[in-house]
Amino acid sequence: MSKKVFITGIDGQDGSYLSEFLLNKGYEVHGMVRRVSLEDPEHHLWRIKHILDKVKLHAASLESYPSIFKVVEQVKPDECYHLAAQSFVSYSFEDEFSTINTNINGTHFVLSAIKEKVPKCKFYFAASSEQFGMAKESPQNENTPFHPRSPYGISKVAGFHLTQNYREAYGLFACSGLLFNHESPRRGFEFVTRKITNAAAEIKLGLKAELRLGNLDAKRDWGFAGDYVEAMWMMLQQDAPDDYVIATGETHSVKEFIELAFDTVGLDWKKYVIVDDVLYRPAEVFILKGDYSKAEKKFGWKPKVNFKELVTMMVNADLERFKNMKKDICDAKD
Ligand code: F7E
Repeated sequence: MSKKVFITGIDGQDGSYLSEFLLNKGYEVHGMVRRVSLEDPEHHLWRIKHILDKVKLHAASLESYPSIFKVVEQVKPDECYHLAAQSFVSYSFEDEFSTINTNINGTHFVLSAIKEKVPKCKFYFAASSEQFGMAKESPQNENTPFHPRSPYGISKVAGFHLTQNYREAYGLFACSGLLFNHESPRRGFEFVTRKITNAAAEIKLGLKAELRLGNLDAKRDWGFAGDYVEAMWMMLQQDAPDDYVIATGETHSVKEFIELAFDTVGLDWKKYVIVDDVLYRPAEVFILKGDYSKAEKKFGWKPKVNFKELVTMMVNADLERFKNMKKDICDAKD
């Protein structure tokens, strides 16, 4: 009999790559989505459109314990990947209460439902490099102290500790993946990488004239989401639960990302990028760089896609998307 997996946030970037990966491994894949996503799949389920006939979706909300409990009771998963969250750091400053409520309670609800109904189920928590925030050392590893700089980062620190506590107090096989920024052509448009690659493609095709951004000096450790979901699965296949940093070990500035993206389309970024103070954050995480040696030593994980490959992959996918859109419009006119 195939193993059952339950993924919260299956319709997000990571959920979509993880579902493909687990379907290929023969898992029966169940996912949690909001009711609104089922009502408007065109808008909300575009990342998993191609596998909708292979996965089973359940409507539930991170804000409702009974809704989560019911799905866990019904699916009885062998593995659970808790990816759903309000994950946009900027937005967490605009509405800190909803980010903190949803992210902390949501994690607590999933953990508690698992403990009550399927205590043998292995649990993965999507922890984040944002927990390191104003990091005390570089590169950051599993022992680096946390200093979150946003309500989002604070909510992830709490989720991390909840996960650890369920492991220690109730013996759950619960792991946290401290994932550094991970991107792809499926990244949401509000995140800086996708905002840049999408704009570079639009400007190249004459669809847009400028790109407004905030802090160009911030530095991040950017990897490819497709590589990172494999690490999530590997963590749950170990003999004992533990926490792991997943990163590339390289750091690049937003400016470097822009330069490479605009180079890919043959344009000089300085002619199009405008720095807008409104897009600065009240408290910034200036630089992050991860040390993934524990994951490499324990289960042989290493990133496969490098920075340049990631940027060109994303720019080319956006160019292709706009070209196909244009073609669709022309075909419709014919
Ligand atoms: O910002 C700067 C911004 O929003 C990256 C999430 O997945 O990774 C992500 O969090 C940097 C920041 O990602 C704009 O100030 C400049 O320094 O792409 P981002 P993030 O905040 O690092 C972690 C690991 C997560 O867990 C999160 O869920 O880019 N930046 N100008 C800008 N950022 C945005 N979004 N938009 C700008 O216009």
